[in-house]
Parts: sequence; structure tokens; C-alpha cells
Amino acid sequence: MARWQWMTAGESHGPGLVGIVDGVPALVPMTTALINTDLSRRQKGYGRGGRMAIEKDQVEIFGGVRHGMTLGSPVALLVKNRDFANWAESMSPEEGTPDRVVTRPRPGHADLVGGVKYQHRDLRNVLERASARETTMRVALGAVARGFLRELGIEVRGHVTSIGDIHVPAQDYTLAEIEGTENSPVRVVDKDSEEAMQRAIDRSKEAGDTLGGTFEVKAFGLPVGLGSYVQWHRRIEGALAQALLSIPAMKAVEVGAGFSQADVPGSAVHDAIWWEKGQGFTRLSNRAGGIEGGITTGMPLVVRVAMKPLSTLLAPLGSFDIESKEPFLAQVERSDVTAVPAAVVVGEAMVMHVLADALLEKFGGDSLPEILERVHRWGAYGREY
Ligand code: EPS
Repeated sequence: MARWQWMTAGESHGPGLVGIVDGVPALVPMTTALINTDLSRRQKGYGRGGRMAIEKDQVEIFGGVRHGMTLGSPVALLVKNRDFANWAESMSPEEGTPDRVVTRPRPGHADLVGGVKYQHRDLRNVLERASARETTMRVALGAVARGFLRELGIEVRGHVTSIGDIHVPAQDYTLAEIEGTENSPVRVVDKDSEEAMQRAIDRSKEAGDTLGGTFEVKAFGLPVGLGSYVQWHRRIEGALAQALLSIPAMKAVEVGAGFSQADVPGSAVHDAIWWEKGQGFTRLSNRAGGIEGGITTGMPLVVRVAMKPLSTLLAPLGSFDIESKEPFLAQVERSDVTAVPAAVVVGEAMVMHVLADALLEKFGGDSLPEILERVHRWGAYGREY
């Protein structure tokens, strides 16, 4: 059973989003400011639509934290939807006549399959929960993981590596370089790509189209030994892939050199081992992306994710009304052109959830000081091994 257990609830235009994470060790510094920082990072990005002008996500902590410190009890969070003010009647939990009923499923969304599966004839009952709005709470709970990981010297950061067909030069970017993307409107390390991407987003918007892309998440400062080869579900890259593919619109995940290593011989793929007295073992390169045998190597963890273009197109694709069975061309009122910069922050959150769980599995413990002591002892052992 997972040690770090979390869940979210809430609809996109409902009163708000709620989340609980259980397994958070006691005595981890925790504040609303820490969580709000990640929430506002998720809301940035060139190419977002009108909704982001409405929402200014702010967390309320409902349990598990007292005077800036976790208690060891479940951490409970709430983020209100400001847009609910415009939807109070339509999204009311009280009895009433449904309005703003949706009978026209949008291609590429959960609308049609969700309606069939849950036997809804108002597809709003599907799209409200299938909306990427839900990732707000993943990020809020992920920030709780960030607070924990940071105390152990682990930093998880991501950046955009492509939008549409514009790619950032492929390099082994440092933590400082990735942190430098904080002020980039498209969250990229490279100024030329930044401008080209913004122009591409403008062009796409004019055409009523949308753009996908790729992003990379790295974790720095990880100990050796998270995950395991002894059982299929304990291989850490499997858990990471599942977590990342669970983000709406994500279609592929790579670890380290990923797909590209299928094209070249083994001598160009594997990382030579190096040893130095006092430092212990390391690798001379990191094409494995920080994982060998389903276990972290102590090198930076590197994962990349591909996001499909958003399905809400201003220029419509064909579909059928589920009641009249008449064909129609889907029309929408507002949409993002791209959300790849925001997806980076969601990707960081998902990686942090997986790492928090793996750390608790490896080191156990109920409080931060207890875990810190074990992690330090483990580090000393690693340097001497
Ligand atoms: C989304 C559609 C848009 C996005 C939304 C996800 O919202 P609306 O339907 O209200 O215009 O803005 O993203 C968020 C609200 C968010 O917080 O990221 C969708 O259909 O998934």
C-alpha cells in the first residue's frame, strides 16, 4: 500500500476543489504561501484563455498543519473556484432543473465515452470532472510533497522542451538553468525558442487551432536506492510513467535518453561507472535518466512527457448530438491555445508524489527529524560502499 496516499474531488465550475494527503511526516515546515507559489506557477503561461483571468487560485488549509508545521495527521486542502459565482445555479448540489445541458460531445474529450459509461444524458456531468481544472489540486497537494522533499535536499523542477514543432536545443540543463525559466512566458531556457513559440501560439490562435508539446522534469539530490527491481510494481520508472500519463492530455513518457536509445548501439547508451574515495560511486554520463534496474542511481532523475494539442478547438471538428443524432460542427466560447507551460508544474507535482511515496517506503519514519537522520546515515553508507 502506498505510504503517501492522496485524492482530489471537485468539478471545474463547482464550488471548489478539495484534496487530502495522508502519510505526510510530522514537523515538516508548511505554509499556505509555499502551496500558493506552485498554484500561481501553474496558472501562468502564454496561450492560456479567458478562464485564467478569472481564477486566482489560493489554498485554504483545513487540517494537518498548525503554526507552520505539519502534524503527522492528514493534510486537507481547499481551493475555491471563483468562476462558481457565474455557475451557482447550474452547478448547485441542491435539487433543481438542469440548465446549460451539454448534448454535443467534443471530439478528443471525455464527453462521449464518459456519458456512455456513467449513463449521463447531460454531458456536463462528465466534462466538469474530466476538466484539467482538477490538476489545480494535484499541484496543491504536490506542493506539500515539495515541502517534504526540500527538507531532504531534493529539488524537482521542469521546463518546456517543445511547443508545436519548435524545439529547445536538447541539453543536460542544470537546476539553475531550469529555475531561470520561472520568468519565461513559455517556461523555456532558450530566448530564440521563447520568441518562436509565442509567434506559433499567436498563429495557432488566429487559425482557431491548438498546440501540444513536450516538457522535461528533473529531480536533483535524490538518494540511491528508491524503487526496486524485485517486483514489477516497485520499479520506479513504472510509477513515474503512470503518474505522468494520468495527467489529462499526456500521451507519452520517456525516461533519460528515452526513445532515441532504440536507434543506437549499447555503447552509446549506457553510462560508465566511476568511483572516488570519499565520494563513492557515480556515473560518467546520465543517459539512463537516474534509474537503473528500477532503482534511483543518485544521478538526477530525468523524465520527458508529450502532451497532445488541447481538444477544445475554436475551428470545429465533426460530431453528433447525442439526443437528436444530428451531425454538428462543435463551437466553443473560450479555450486555451496551449497549456504546455502549465503542464510542467503539474508534471513536477506528479513526480513529487511518486518520490515522496518512494522515500517513505525506503526510510519509513513518522517525523522529519527521524527521516532526516536515516537519510543522512544512508548517504554516509553510500559514500563508503
Ligand atoms: C479546461 C477548459 C478551460 C480551461 C480549464 C481546463 O476552462 P473553461 O471550460 O472554464 O473555459 O481554462 O483549465 C482551468 C480552469 C485550470 O485551472 O487550468 C478543460 O476543458 O479541461
